[in-house]
Amino acid sequence: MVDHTSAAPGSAEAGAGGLENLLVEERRFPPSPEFAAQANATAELYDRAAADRLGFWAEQARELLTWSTDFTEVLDWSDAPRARWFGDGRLNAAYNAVDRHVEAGNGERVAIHWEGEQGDTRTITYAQLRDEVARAAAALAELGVQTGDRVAIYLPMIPEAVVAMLACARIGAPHSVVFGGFSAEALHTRINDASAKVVITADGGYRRGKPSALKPAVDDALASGDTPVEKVLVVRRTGQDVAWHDDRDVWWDEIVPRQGTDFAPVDVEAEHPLFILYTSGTTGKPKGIFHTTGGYLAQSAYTHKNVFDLKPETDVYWCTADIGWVTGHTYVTYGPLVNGATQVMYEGTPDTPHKGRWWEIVEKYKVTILYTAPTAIRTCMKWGEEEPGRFDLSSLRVLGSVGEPINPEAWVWYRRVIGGDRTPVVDTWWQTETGAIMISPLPGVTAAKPGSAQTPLPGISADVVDEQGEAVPAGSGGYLVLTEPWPAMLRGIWGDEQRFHDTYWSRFPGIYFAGDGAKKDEDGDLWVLGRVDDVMNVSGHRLSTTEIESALVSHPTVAEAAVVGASDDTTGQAVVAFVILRGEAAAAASEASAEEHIAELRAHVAKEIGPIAKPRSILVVTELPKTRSGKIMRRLLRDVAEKRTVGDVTTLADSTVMDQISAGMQK
Ligand code: 6R9
Repeated sequence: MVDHTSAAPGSAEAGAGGLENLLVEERRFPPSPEFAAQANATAELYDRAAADRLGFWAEQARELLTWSTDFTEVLDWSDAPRARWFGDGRLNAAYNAVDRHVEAGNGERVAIHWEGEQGDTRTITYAQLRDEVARAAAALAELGVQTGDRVAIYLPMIPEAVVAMLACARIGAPHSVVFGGFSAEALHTRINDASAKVVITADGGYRRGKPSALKPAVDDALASGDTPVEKVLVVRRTGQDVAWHDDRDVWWDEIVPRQGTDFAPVDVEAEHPLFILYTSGTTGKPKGIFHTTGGYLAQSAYTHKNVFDLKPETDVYWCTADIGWVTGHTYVTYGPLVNGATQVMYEGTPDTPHKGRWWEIVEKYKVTILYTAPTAIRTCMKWGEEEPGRFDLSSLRVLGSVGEPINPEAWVWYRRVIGGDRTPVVDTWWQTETGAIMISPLPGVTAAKPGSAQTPLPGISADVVDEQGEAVPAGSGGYLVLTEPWPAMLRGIWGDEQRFHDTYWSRFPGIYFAGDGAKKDEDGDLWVLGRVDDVMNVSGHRLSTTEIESALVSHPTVAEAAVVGASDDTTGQAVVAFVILRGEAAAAASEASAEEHIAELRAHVAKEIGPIAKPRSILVVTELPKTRSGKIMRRLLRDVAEKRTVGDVTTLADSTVMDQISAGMQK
């Protein structure tokens, strides 16, 4: 079935037609009876939330958090779209993440098993973490940080990153974490936008065996002298030489350890800002998404407990995200610690010093819950199953995915090779803006469908609508929207109220527009197809980049694929694909067989989706341009495909990738 209506390229509702084959995924993976019997969440959770949504959220907030003052009002939506959740309640985020576990007698439980890239390790209990957070908060206070001040955090994946976030939360000083891989320029913009008073950084961190230079980037960011930064707190990690400004810079190990541990958590109201996190829009300057305390923590803890089936006494949880991304905020720092979990935190890259490093870590700590991104899974597929095969992964019991649509083949590989054909896989859809998971299977309830995030969680309302904002019937595509306010929702864009309204609330008045295309299948399950700007229009047929990518990845020789719509005189847009071959296929390829192979891949896409989706050209590459959070930058590939000068590459993890691809295209 192909949709024959024509629409301007890029404006199309996503995935409305022509895509049936891949979305009629026949494989189902119900939970085992043993898993279902012990699961935190049962089908009853949906009923409870449906019967009384606000009452349900109030229950979660009271059960999962400790409030210094209980709330009487659950939601105030009278000033929509600015929500107030649990508005007259008071609490402290750091108290909830650490102190109360110690008070409850769990101080000896390990909070963080930290693994440095070089193999050095640290084990931190809840009691130790509580004391370190209290000392760091006292140190920040000594440096002049008060409740309400903003603090920028620019750190590698070391325990001090979590400590720094919680120390800010203890004071009620919103943190703004800037990913350690971002440039001095990016840091400068973010420091100024949030008017940060203090920056917390390190001399460096280890990535791919080499120490990175963080402090020099901070020095550059502050060199112009036009920032409000008064102090820079520097953690010693690598021992590299760094430039020093005596009146401004302070070593962490000179100020934090000498503090007492009695700095009390500052009691704040539920709507007190907890953090700002910048996220790139498709264009323009980054948006400072800000979240508040009560609602954000309630939904973080609720989703972490139910989506991952967390048992804090026995599980060892590992989320591979960097704290520079929202996944690191919600599922490294806040969700797991509020729930009293034991977690693994790893500093480095998955292939340092060898391609089995992650699996070695799973074996070593007997990780039971693993949460990672499709791009990482596809990379592991490319490296081959021998790598994980060398390690004992039998401790794993739940696997999660986040960040982009996961191709069904990658999903099935993840479950089979990493999960031993045994573990539930939860494909979790959410955004920096939503604060916490919104759409996901529940591992003990849902019969999982590879490639689909499936159902809004209990308490969450999502739908797929057409151009007019009307819900589409089952079997159709459109735009993903959130139809009711949720506790962890963003409260705005820092300093830019208008942009908040324009970006999220003006496309369909009164409901939140997520910017993603989606399809509702015959069962009512949701398939997120990617950003609406990743939707192509070929001869009036609407095609999703994601589905063509999934078709390519379902071919046994393809490890990873990126597809873009390039403008075409005849068809409006044409499909251009960039593929990375699996190890064996790449090794076997010769000049002569390469052409044949590409013809075979084109035919394969035609067979999987329909001739309309057949790529006009396929270029075999060795790397794809990705942001540091692992998202493919299709905009740059579109530049190559349309033979334009390649645009801004500053947010790429590796900026030389585009040179290699452009060179390949010209051959
Ligand atoms: C958590 C995070 C948000 C965008 C979102 C969507 C994509 C995330 C997804 C997914 C399909 C999933 N996305 N999870 N698409 N299936 N399970 O990634 O936040 O960095 O703000 O990105 O990522 O396009 O709109 P963020």
